[in-house]
Amino acid sequence: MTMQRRTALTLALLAAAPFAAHAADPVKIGFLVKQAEEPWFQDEWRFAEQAAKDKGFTLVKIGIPNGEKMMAAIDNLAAQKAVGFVICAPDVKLGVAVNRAAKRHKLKVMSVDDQLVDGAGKPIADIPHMGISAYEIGKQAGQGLVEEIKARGWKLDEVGALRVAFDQLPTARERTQGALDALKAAGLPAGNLVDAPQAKTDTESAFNAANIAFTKNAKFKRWVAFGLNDEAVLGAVRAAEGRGIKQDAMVGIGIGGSQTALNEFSKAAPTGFFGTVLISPKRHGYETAVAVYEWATAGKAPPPVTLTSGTLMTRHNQAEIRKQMGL
Ligand code: FCA
Repeated sequence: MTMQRRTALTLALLAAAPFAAHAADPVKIGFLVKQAEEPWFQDEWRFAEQAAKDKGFTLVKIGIPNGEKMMAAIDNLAAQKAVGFVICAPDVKLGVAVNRAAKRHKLKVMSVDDQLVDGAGKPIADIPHMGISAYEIGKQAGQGLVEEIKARGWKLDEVGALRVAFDQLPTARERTQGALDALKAAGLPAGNLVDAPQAKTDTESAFNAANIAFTKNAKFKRWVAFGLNDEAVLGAVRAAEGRGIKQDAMVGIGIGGSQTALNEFSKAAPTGFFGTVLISPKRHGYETAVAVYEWATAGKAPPPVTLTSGTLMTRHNQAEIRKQMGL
C-alpha cells in the first residue's frame, strides 16, 4: 500500500469512527420516580422498558426519594450521556431545580404523574407533562362510594367520610376534591368529612393518619374512605380493621389499580378496600419514554399537557377491566 493510500484509509477510518461509536452506544433515556417501591411506579418502569425494547434505546431507572438523590440522578444521567429523562419528582416544588439541571446538561425532560411547579406554584410551561385527569378520576371514586352507600342502604348523614389528604401535591388535592364533591352532591353533610393528613404518600403514612382520625371521630360507625392512591385507602382500611371497623362498615375506593389493589381483590374474603379507579401505567410509562426519545432524537416535542382517564374497578370486574386496558 502506498503512503498516500494508507493516509487516505486512516482518514476514512477516523471519519467513520464517531458513527461507529454511536451505533455501538444506544440512546439512553432516564426514568426517575419518587417512590420506586410502589407498584404503580414499578408498572410504569415495566412499560417504559417495553418502549425501550420496541424503539431500541436503553432505559436508565433511578429511584429518587428526595431532592438530593434527584439532583445526583440527573448529574449521573448526564455523565452517562443520556439524552433526556422522564421524572416524577419527590416534591413538585423542585421544578425550577429540575429545569435548570436539565438545561445545563442539555437533557430533554418531561414530567409524569406529578406536574412540576415553580416557586409561585405555577406549572413550568416548558416541561411537557403527562398526568391523570385528577379531579374527574377523584369524582369517579366518589361516585363509586355513593353507589355502594346506596346499595347497602346506608344513610349519608350517618356515614363518616375519611379523606386521606396530601394537600401539598396539587394532583392529590384535586383527586380528593373530586371525590368529596361527588359525596356532597349526593347529600353528605359537610360535618361528616374527616380529614386525615398523611406525611408521605405510602400505606404506612396513611395508616397512621387514619388511626388518629378514627380515634377522634368514634361517633361514626360507618365509613367511606378515599385518597390520592390505593396506598392511601389501603392504609385507612387497615387502620379501620384495627379498630373493629370491618368490611361491613367500611367502603374504601382508591386510585391506581396496580398490585396494591389486586392483592386486596385476590383475598378470599372481601375487605373494606371495595374498589379502585384503574389508571394506565402503560400509557404513563410507555408513552412518556417514547415521547422523550423522539424529542431527543428526532426533535419532535411532546404536547405540553396530556391527561389520561380512569375506570372504576372492583373485585368483581377486575379481570375484564384490566384486559380492556391492555394490562
Ligand atoms: C402520584 C401518586 C402515585 C400515583 C400517580 C399517578 O404520583 O403519588 O401513587 O397515583 O400519581
